[in-house]
Amino acid sequence: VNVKQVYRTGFHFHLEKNWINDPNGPLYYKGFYHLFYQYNPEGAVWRNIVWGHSVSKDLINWKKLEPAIFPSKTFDKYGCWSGSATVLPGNKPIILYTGVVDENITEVQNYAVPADYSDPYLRKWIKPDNNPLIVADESMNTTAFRDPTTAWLGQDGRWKILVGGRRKHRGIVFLYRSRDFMNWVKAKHPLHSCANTGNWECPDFFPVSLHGTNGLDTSSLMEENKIKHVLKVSLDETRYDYYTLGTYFPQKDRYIPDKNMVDGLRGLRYDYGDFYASKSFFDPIKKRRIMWAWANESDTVCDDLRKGWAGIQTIPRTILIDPNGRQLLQWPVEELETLRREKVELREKKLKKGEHVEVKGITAAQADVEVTFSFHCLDKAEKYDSSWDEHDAQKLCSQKGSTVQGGVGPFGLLTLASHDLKEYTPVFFRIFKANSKHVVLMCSDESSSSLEEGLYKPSFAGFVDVDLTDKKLSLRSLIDHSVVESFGAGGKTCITSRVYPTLAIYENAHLHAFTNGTATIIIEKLDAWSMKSSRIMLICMHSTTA
Ligand code: DQQ
Repeated sequence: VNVKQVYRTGFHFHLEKNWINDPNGPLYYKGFYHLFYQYNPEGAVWRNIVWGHSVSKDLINWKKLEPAIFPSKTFDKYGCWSGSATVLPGNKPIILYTGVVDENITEVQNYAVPADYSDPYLRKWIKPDNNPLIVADESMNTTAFRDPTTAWLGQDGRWKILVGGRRKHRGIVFLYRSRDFMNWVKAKHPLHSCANTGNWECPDFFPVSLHGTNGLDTSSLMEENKIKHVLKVSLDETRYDYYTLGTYFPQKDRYIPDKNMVDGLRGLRYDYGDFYASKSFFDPIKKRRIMWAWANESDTVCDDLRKGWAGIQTIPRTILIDPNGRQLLQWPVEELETLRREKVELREKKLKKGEHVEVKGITAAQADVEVTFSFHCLDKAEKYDSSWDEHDAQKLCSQKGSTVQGGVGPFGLLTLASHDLKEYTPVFFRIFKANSKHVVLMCSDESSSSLEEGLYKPSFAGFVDVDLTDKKLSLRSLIDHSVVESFGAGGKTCITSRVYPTLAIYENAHLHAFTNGTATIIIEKLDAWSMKSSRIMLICMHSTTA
């Protein structure tokens, strides 16, 4: 066994060989979910970018197809960058993507259509000669003009899309309209922009329902009081995905974030860890909105070349609005549960200050863990220092790690732990007492995740906007060799970590629950499962005849 393959994931989407980054153009068509992604067919670094393509019946097991879109014409000779799919009336998918036309990275927006609509795999795509559809005008920055969104259809009969970009240091989503999907006109006003945020990549704009748990089609037109809109942008500067909730005014094509929303770098994030360039789509079969993102490697380029592959996709997540209306909730798609195997349970287990309990009997390097912690009272919570930057949870976590004793917490899981605890990735909560409320910090701390040097090992963290009146906090962690993807309080705060243990690998990886605060914590309910690996199979073009 090549020793570096210990970091290959068992159930997170990745390829056996080569580089992948952004998820592109997810869509459902004739029985299959389609996932495209930025892909270098020639190596484990970002270069020669084409649209890789895989299909799945369940979002978990995949068949890899030949690349769908690759540089071949003057309008995409230097790269086929990110974009989105729209399913046009009559069940006709169409892809919009960014073509790079020269060495100066001049970017244009192109389209591609299936060569054969009767092929449910949609293996071959055509890039017609009337491309590019959209080029930047003189007022725009041609090297910051990319990543078209899924189109939505307005009541005025026009399709609308967003394209990300910037003007100087102001991040912008440009709005384009078209009646026929071919002739696009730039709107006078961008849909939205924000000063001092730099280039906006991979925008995503979609409605969420305020009633019920169904997702909505991107074009859903419902009364204003029944929906909210989400605008997500990926900020080049920090490499994180930020979003606001707000109101979309279809007549004027303007978007106004809700009053309590923070735009830009201090705003809400989909995930407080390694998670970028996410993209969502509406699943018409299960009536849900599903979102994916790229989790980059945190090792070195040399490590990637040695292992021969780089980049994974996060587990697809369903997105809903939190009943409190202030944020989104994210949860792994239910199909993931089909990979669950041996199960172990803990019930009503008390943890006193400094205590650990090992969760034995599962493959701790490839597992799904759901736990609910409870506590009797919050009197022992540490005082929240008002001088701390309330937008810098990561800094707080780096100072108050899992070994720094607290009051209520730190408590949580030690994932990918070596037997002697020389290596471990703790995912935990810490509760503070502020003036009139409690503040909950959630951390996924990579600083002790590996004995290897030269890795990126941040103390990822976010705050959790949760009501503690029932004195409970839940956590779910998907542990998969080199990734720990965690969902705090039912998906209010999510953190994805990429880690590279040297000791805590395969059967030498352990899982513990712990607390390191003065208050006793009760593991009310812990369910942990060994996870089976998902299948990613290669399908050759010539092996199937239509
Ligand atoms: N990656 C793509 C771009 C996008 C960036 C190129 C985000 O289209 O802006 O691979 O990771």
